[in-house]
Amino acid sequence: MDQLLSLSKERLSNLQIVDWSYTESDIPLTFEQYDQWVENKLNGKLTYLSDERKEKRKSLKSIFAEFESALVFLFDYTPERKRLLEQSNNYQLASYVTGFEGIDYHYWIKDKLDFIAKELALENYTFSIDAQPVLERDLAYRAGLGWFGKNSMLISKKHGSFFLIGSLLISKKLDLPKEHDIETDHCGNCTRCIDACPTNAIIDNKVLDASRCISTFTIEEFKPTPAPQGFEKVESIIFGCDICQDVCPWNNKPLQKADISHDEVEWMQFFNDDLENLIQKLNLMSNREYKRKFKGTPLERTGRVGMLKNLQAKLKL
Ligand code: B12
Ligand code: SF4
Ligand code: SF4
Repeated sequence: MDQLLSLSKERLSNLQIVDWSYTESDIPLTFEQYDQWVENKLNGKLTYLSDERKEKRKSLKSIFAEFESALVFLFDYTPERKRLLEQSNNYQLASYVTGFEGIDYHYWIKDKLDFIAKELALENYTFSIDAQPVLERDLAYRAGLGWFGKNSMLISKKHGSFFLIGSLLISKKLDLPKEHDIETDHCGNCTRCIDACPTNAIIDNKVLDASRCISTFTIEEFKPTPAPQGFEKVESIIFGCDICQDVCPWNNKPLQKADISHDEVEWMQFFNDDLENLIQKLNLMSNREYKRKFKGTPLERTGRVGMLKNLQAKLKL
């Protein structure tokens, strides 16, 4: 990692990057598995995975015709996970939410990727950070950065899975090693994530039923809708879910050594309240006020009504 042109290991770690790799391959290795998953309707209401954008995921060239190579980065939020586990908050948000200074990671990571592109004097490039029709775990997988765990997370032997994947898609080849060994599956006989998932959303090895996942209910559902069965078992979770990563032995070591110096995100104060008060605060707010308060944060996504739905599901416990 220290030889990425002008970027030293220290400079990369200031960008929260714990690992990176380079690939010239535009074709995913697991498109078939994805296709089958959609065929089995396991995407549930996530129609952006089954509509006309599905075919685009066959090649990076369908979103960036000039594609010649990609730099794939792992953006770490392990320290934030560790910090949240060590403090007893009333309600839990997924740790990526506050892991990037409380800023929506789409903006935060894009900013860092832009910085790297400038350092490398790249002229023609684009980004892949979550929202594009790209199988990003596959991109990191074929770049040799990790394997697909049974919970479907991309896991790195050294860094676990508490990271987000962000990539630069570039119109020229770089002078970097392009062939990588595909990481071996290191799950072995372990089934901790499958056993721990409160809603039984991991229905097979590396296969998730998105409709049963708490993450879908709390982040991707914007209107009042019933919670997946089993949500009642987890009293504290109100946005996202980290359970199948918390129990993973590959996260033990990174969590143990994580530096927990991150400052608390200011807007988190809003959630230091009991359930009734939180619901009342949201009821007294307009949709516009909610948008203003959480602008540029990951919580803007659900809107006031979506967040209220998450909290009201707790009332019915
Ligand atoms: C849709 C989506 C979701 C959906 C569906 C999740 C899912 N498993 O697909 C929901 C809302 C549930 C979700 C939840 C979360 N997500 Co999400 N999500 C995405 C998104 C936008 C697309 C994923 C996708 O294409 N799914 C399609 C299915 C088929 O893919 P898959 O389940 O990963 O299945 C693959 C493997 O199982 C593999 N496979 C299957 N069988 C086999 C067999 C063999 C032999 C092999 C080798 C492979 C293999 O092939 C499949 C296709 O690649 C990506 C961003 C992106 N553009 O890629 C982020 C992304 C996957 N999410 C991410 C994160 C962080 C999360 C959460 C942790 C957030 C949270 N704390 O709540 C949870 C984790 C839940 C979980 N265990 O997966 C990160 C994952 C980082 C990592 N280390 O893996 C991503 C990559 C975003 C990013 N840019 O970093 N997410
Ligand atoms: S994120 Fe939570 S609900 Fe979704 S598969 Fe993992 S443990 Fe289950
Ligand atoms: S908990 Fe066990 S089975 Fe699940 S991803 Fe981690 S190592 Fe693999």
